[in-house]
Amino acid sequence: MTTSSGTIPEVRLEDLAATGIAPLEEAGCLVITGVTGASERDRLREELAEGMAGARVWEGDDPKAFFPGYTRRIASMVARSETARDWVMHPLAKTLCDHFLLPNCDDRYQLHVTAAIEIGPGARKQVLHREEDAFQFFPLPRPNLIVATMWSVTDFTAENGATLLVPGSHRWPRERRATRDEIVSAEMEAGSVLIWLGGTLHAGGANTTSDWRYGVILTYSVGWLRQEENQSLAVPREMAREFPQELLDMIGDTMNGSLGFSEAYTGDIAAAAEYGGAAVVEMNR
Ligand SMILES: O=C(O)CCC(=O)C(=O)O
Ligand SMILES: [Fe+2]
Repeated sequence: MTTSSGTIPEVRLEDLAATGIAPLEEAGCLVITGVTGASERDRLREELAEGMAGARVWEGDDPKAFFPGYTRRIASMVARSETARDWVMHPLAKTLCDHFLLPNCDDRYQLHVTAAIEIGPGARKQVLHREEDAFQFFPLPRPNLIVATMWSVTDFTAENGATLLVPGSHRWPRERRATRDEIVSAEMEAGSVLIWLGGTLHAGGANTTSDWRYGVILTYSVGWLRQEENQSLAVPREMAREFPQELLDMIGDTMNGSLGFSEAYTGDIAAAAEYGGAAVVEMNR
């Protein structure tokens, strides 16, 4: 959707390489269409069905709450769903994170938040926010710390609660507030993925229909930040042991420089010395 002052650019997945990342850099958001197929979305729904059925629906509404009423959320996507694990590791993640995050963390980026979110009939819109707001001590505009993705499982429409974005707001100073016509609905067909930068103002939309809007949010951050969702607790150890190394790296199991050491690696502190200590010695020599 376009308003008089903003547009969310859109590209088909197969055209992304040719179009390049510039439209996303410029707008701070981008819709990529045709990323997932109906059968994998059905599989994801099935894998998450039990969790979703058991999730608390925020009945009623506290206007000050971050999660609006009449919405349903579950986290721990990596532990709950094989399909979500594939989405976490989709080649898109590497393209986006290599470009936006790697320059700010010369070693590693990581998974930051995972959740399935359903916005139900009667839900109000969420407060506009930035995914990087947890890191208040950086003045705005901040360096790129986070990249966010929203995988649409149903169609997203302006009426059913499509994510609201403020294109260009990733470059705004703290004081600037979005006017009504600067806020744009990220309308997209099921199977699309909405990307936005950690500095871009956005919110879940209001749902005035009688259907539920279903999406999966997966965000990534530079490897030296505290992850917003604690993946070490979200993923049971016995499950993590079966994961391929790339997924372990992505959930933050692996050391990043000297960060994240544990005797669990080697039975003593040797891992820290091997991976991180040497770099610190080198840097200060
Ligand atoms: O549900 C949405 O469209 C956005 C959700 C969101 O931004 C969040 O929970 O941080
Ligand atoms: Fe958000």
